Amino acid sequence: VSDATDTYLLLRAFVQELARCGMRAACTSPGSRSAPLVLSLARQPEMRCYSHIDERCSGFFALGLAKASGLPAAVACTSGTAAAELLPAAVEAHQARVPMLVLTADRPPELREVGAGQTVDQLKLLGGAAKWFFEVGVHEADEERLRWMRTLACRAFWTSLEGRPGVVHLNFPLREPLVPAGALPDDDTGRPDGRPYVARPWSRGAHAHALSTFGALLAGADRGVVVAGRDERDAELAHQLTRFCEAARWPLLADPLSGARSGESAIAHYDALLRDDRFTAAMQPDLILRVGDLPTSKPLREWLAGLGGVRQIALDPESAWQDPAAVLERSFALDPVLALEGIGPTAAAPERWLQTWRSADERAARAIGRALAQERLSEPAVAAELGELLPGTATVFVASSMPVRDLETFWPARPEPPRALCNRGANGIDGTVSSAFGVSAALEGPVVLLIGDVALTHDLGGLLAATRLGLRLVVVLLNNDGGGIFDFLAVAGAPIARDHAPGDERQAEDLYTRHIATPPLLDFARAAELFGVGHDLVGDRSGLRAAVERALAQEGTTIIEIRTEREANVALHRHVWREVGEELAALSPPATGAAPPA
Ligand SMILES: Cc1ncc(C[n+]2csc(CCOP(=O)(O)OP(=O)(O)O)c2C)c(N)n1
Ligand SMILES: [Mg+2]
Repeated sequence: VSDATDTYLLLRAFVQELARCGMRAACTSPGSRSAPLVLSLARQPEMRCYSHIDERCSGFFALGLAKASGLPAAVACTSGTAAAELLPAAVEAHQARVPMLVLTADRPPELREVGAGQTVDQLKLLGGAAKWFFEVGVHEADEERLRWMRTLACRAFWTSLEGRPGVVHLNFPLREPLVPAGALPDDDTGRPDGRPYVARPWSRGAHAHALSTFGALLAGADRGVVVAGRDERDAELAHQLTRFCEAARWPLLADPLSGARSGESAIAHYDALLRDDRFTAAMQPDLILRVGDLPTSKPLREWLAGLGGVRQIALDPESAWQDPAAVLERSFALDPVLALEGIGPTAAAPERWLQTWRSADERAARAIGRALAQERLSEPAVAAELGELLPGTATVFVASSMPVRDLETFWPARPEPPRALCNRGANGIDGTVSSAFGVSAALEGPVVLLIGDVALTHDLGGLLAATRLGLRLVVVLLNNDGGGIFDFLAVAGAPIARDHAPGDERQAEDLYTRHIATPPLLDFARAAELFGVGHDLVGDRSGLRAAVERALAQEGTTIIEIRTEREANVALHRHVWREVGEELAALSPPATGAAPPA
């Protein structure tokens, strides 16, 4: 019969193998049933363990760790609703292809469905969000079972990483007693020299046949365009893309989340340019090459969707299959770095092609600069400022909603841009603070979180990481009293939403404000005080620059708050797009003439 010593011996072997595979971080949450899991993780010397009270925060923190490091982190929690709190982060990890290892403690089978406390059905609890679920069972720690446990750990680790990376969920039934009486005996079932029990270095090859097809397609194009979206793992890819586009003289439409908005070919303001019908009519490409996720920009998505007969191809090694408009004609399961390296030099596009894109981009930049010139801060100005102000060693975590869009629209192209990360798998506004802290825990350089007031409110508890875990984060809060994104939509002006509910006419807020925009009505200075973090309210550009510099120089976490107005923000965005349109109209006729450049 197994007892607590068996439990701990098996878990020690399991955790040791995770460390031998390369895992360096785990997240824990409180509980009794999970104590063997949590203590085994925390006692493993190579493993940094981050304690979280809220499992939802824990899951998102692990997500941030993995996004920043490229390696899965373990998330351990107790049984019951605790395990269910991990679903949002697991969904995001699944959709965004981020590796994660979920370890849930459970009651043993004899205590399930008989009224034992804190017991729910945890089998396949994460559903389709987990790429592999396994019920571990209860075992004696004999030699054979210890070796099996080691293999299981390696399999869980490598499975989370290979192919389409994602979530592995192991459910651990744990019998009482939950702590051993004395010290654990030695266990020499592991491999010598600290090697993992099963090594499985994964490789994404560049197969010769696919490579030559890919190369031929690129060589046959005259006016190519590269669209680069979110790719959080491979810094080398960004360099490879800028090199390729410079050599081929192709415009590079790079979302900041690709890391590739840099160099001579970068077209930073494609979101504004592609709103202009004359521009898109004049600038017909003959090949689109897509790398990484599809960017958020709606004009870009609509442009791609409407290109008709233009050949569109993708490099998609993780089987993301992002093609909502069904326009891709070839999707290569090739590693983009190896593929672009493997095809060698390609013929350059005609001089005018990139030149015209570039002069349009410069015009857009001028128009945007004029429209945002005032010293008083606006939401777009904050995004643009961060793009200029932050060192290349910094990482910007952007929240969903307007921050990620403003980054895409207003971030300049520059050498060595700061890294940009975002939870774009499911576009949630949940768990953002925790994810950013997870990134901060994994990286040496400074991390800045650009976030709206509703998203900050949603994960306000994530701020606990500042003092409980002693982590640094610069939170740049755009406080516009609610979800400013909804003010761009028809619902903001619809009579059905601007009314009051029957019998509710005396309420100050209309239905739109109360139920859709949802102003949090929080005093964030007091929230900062409660969580023991700094707070700075800034209103103009020089104030922002000074506050960011101060915050970067400090240990600890600071919230830099900027107050803006939702309606004025919509008006400013529309003004920018108009200004860019006018600036483009002034482009000399031959450049945007109806005939595509030869
Ligand atoms: C978990 C979750 N709930 C709801 C939504 C829908 N949603 C998208 S944006 C948004 C408002 C975000 O407001 P804020 O963070 O203040 O950013 P702003 O729109 O003002 O830029 C909401 C509720 C979501 N994406 N995720
Ligand atoms: Mg807001």
